[in-house]
Amino acid sequence: MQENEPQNIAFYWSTVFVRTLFEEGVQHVVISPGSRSTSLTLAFSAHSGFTKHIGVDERSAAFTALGLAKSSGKPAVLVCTSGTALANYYPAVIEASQSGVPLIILSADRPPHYRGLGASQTIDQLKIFGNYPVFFHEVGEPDTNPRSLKRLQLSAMQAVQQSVDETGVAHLNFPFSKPFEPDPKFLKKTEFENEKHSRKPFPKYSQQIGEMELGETFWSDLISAEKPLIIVGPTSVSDPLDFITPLARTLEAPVLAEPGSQVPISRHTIQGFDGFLRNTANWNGLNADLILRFGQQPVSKALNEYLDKNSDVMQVSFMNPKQWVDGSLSSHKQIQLKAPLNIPDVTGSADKKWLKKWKKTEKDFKAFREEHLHPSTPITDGYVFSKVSETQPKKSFVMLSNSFPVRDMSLFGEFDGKEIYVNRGAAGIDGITSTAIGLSIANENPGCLMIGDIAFIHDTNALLMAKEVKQPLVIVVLNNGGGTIFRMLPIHQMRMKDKYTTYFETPQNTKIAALCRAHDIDHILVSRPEQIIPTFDKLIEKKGVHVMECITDADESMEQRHALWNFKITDSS
Ligand SMILES: Cc1ncc(C[n+]2csc(CCOP(=O)(O)OP(=O)(O)O)c2C)c(N)n1
Repeated sequence: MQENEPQNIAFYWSTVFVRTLFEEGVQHVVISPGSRSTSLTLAFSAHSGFTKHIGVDERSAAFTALGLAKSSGKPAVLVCTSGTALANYYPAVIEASQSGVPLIILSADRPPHYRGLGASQTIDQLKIFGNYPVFFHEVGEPDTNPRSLKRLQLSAMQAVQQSVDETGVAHLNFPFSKPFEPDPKFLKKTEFENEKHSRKPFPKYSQQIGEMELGETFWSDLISAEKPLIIVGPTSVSDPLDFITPLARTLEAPVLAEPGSQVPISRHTIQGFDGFLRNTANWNGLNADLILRFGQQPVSKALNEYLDKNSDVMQVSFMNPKQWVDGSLSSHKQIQLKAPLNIPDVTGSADKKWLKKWKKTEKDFKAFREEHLHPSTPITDGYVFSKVSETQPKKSFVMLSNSFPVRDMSLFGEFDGKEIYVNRGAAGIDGITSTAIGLSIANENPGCLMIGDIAFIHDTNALLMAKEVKQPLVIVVLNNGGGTIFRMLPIHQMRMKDKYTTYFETPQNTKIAALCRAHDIDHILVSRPEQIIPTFDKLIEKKGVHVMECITDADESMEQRHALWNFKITDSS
């Protein structure tokens, strides 16, 4: 048997594993170059059923896989060689674990008898990600014993099922000895067999979730609320939240859904709350008697304060079983949401004026915002947000970087019906462009990334993968000259301007246009208000990655935010 020939064993072993991943429904694989991982890499390359992506920087590759998994809803696979290559996955592992995104990591390693002896590119890879993964397995050295092969197949199934069911990262460590390269004839034969394998329909692994029932007494509490409020923070791929709109309808409750919550727009959804809830004087008339919370901790400062200060109001948190979410420590009851809620045929008793009051406040706030968002040169971050969200096609996705972008979308943007993604598991500014590239590769629609200059510069290696992007992806860089969110900190008010600028805001002189040129990516500079919409409209029609760098005024942008946060509800509101 050819698979028993010494040079073919590792490749055959990898092929058996890879075929099982395919049978379990895996599609996207991001491979980084290396020698020890040769047989895994060749096994994927020989199977046409997978879509392969090459990422030379493992840190960026891992965030790309995160985006692929977020967009496709299926686990994405990563392959790397031994040593620090694997450690570079760490930030994305944390983000995936904390935001519930399924990833499968396949790391090649030296076999145990080489470890701990100073052999090159050898580090301790066992459980390197500590408690973050939901599954870890040391696969064992390749052999063709039927029992070993059965165990290997089972480990592929476990990786898929656990990463999906427990919404997180599975890490499998593969020790390999030389020779890594199979006989080319054996590779060709395997490739031929894989052709048949890739066309065979396999029942893909999918979780069958029923509906979760809440007891009768629970419902009677919910429907007796006169001022019920639903709050939805960013959600993860697997959060079963399709019932939010029917729930809101039943309770006649306003829904404060943050960007990234993926809650569709309805007559219950309220926007602009990060603006009008900032001023606590506005809470009069908006205080709920029941708060139902879903998703991750809200991003909005105003909303978090509202939750905090309303700790005497009944707050029920419906949580992803893996993530305890209650940063404000204000919820009275925590319920693990393992399946969508069954909404019974009941009628709520909300005050008729309750939803209307929220709607009216939203409308008045938007009118107030309109007045404050007049075009000016230089442009502001807020103006860019308002114009881009106004012109963005309905059928498109948006990725929001951390720092101001995720907040500015709430304050200045309209996000009706758009698919919005955020990395709020660990809220890093790292890997944002890579995530957006992954999102775009697995998405049928055009997309746009809204990102600050520092976060963009932090992840320029993402541009190495830009050539994989087939749909239009517009990267809108809000170049306001540094990390301006730090202007919200007390240190900014402390009359230590030089220290503040040097150590916090950290303006850079990097030429973004030159960076784009180096990667052969279109770059357009925007500095006047009338350029925003025509430039964006042109780029969102063009396939591939394009950078629209908006030079914005940081002082004016801050003033505009403060103006909106100072909105006051008048008697007529
Ligand atoms: C990996 C990582 N490093 C550092 C931080 C701290 N941090 C938060 S916001 C920020 C500045 C971001 O600047 P930019 O992307 O230009 O956005 P802006 O503040 O102007 O909105 C930094 C460094 C972080 N969140 N993540």
